[in-house]
Amino acid sequence: MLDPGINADRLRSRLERLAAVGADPDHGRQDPGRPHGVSRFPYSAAHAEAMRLVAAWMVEAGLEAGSDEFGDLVGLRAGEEGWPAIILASHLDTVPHGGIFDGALGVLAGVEAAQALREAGCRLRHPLAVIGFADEEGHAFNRGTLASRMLVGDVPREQFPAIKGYDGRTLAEVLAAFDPGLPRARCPALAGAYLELHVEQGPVLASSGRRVAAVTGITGMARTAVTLEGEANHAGTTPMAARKDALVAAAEVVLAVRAAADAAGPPAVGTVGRLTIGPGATNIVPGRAELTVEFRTPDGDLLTDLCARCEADIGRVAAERGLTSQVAPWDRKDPVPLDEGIRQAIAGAIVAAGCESFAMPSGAGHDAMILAPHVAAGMIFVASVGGISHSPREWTAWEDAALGAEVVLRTVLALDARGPLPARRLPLAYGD
Ligand code: HGY
Ligand code: MN
Ligand code: MN
Repeated sequence: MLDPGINADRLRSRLERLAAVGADPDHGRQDPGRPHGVSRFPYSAAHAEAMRLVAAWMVEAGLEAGSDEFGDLVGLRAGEEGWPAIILASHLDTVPHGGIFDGALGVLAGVEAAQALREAGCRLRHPLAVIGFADEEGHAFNRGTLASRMLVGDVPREQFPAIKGYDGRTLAEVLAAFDPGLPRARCPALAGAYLELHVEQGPVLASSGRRVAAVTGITGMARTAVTLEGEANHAGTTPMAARKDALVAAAEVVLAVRAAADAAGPPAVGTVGRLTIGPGATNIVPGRAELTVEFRTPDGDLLTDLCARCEADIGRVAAERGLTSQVAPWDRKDPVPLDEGIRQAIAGAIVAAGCESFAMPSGAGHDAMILAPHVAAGMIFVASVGGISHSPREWTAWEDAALGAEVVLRTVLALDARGPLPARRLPLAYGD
């Protein structure tokens, strides 16, 4: 048996090839040498194409590849009878005009680790699963980590017909219509470890001259959708004092979100990322505004306070301006610590890969936070150039992408050598 090794060129060429699936025409081209931004939305034709492409690479890596009923791509390699699986995962969807590493790196590094093991004739004793979750960004239904939450039942099946997407279809309709043309596959129910490689998406590693880190925990976050109803009216004849201008009210809500996050201080953050107004004409006072609000902090109590303060601000602004307001139930995920045993295995793999051991929290959300309550979970970060992400300018040095995959491979080998990992039964919410 050879020493398994990551093929950095193969990983790079697959990342570049996958980046072309759902790539934006001309959007975000910052540098002729760098790919465009990517807009690969869940359950789209581009998503299905990406699944088929990565499934073919999974087969090359010795994995049986297929898709589950939630649109996740699942690659499996059997291990010893009765041993729990080691799961390597991330997501295949992107934000609008996102980067080529967010999600894709974790999935392709999992495939690359499987292929390195196969080529070295190295048979793990634990089964190996590589998963590309369908919808982590939450762009279609304003619910982040939606696919992994469906998988473990955190978003129950009976809610699917009531969850409406921005395109007007319900989650139930979208899932029923989505067919990537792959065999059926399922995430293994018995799990021993979950490992996710991801770009940091922030400035910590890059600003400290580091390349790689083990993640200690993932921030809490809460999102909602706000509707402000005023009165559309003539822009020329409606006196300022008589207006019920929904956009002015929305602007005050945006500033209130900013003020609340500033008052809470770092690492708390608040964002209004989506805003639509109607009817939408130069000479009409906006009668309606719809916006999303999101807060994040590793402090669960502070997250509760921020949401409460935001609702109070919305009510106040609406009352002052003679509008009605509607705040959807907050879609909340509590802060999650990651498993200390897995973190130590990652730290050992980082040192074995020739880097200084370093640990840090995650300000970004990840599917790992959904799996962590059900199986020992860990994350590995590699540096984001300039700390930029959710942008066509997201970039990670190719050698750092390969380093991340090497740390994944070394961590998997270290975990496998521990003998059967403590087995946890995932509360998989598959139908019959
Ligand atoms: O929004 C996030 O934190 C993640 O990148 N989806
Ligand atoms: Mn991501
Ligand atoms: Mn993301």
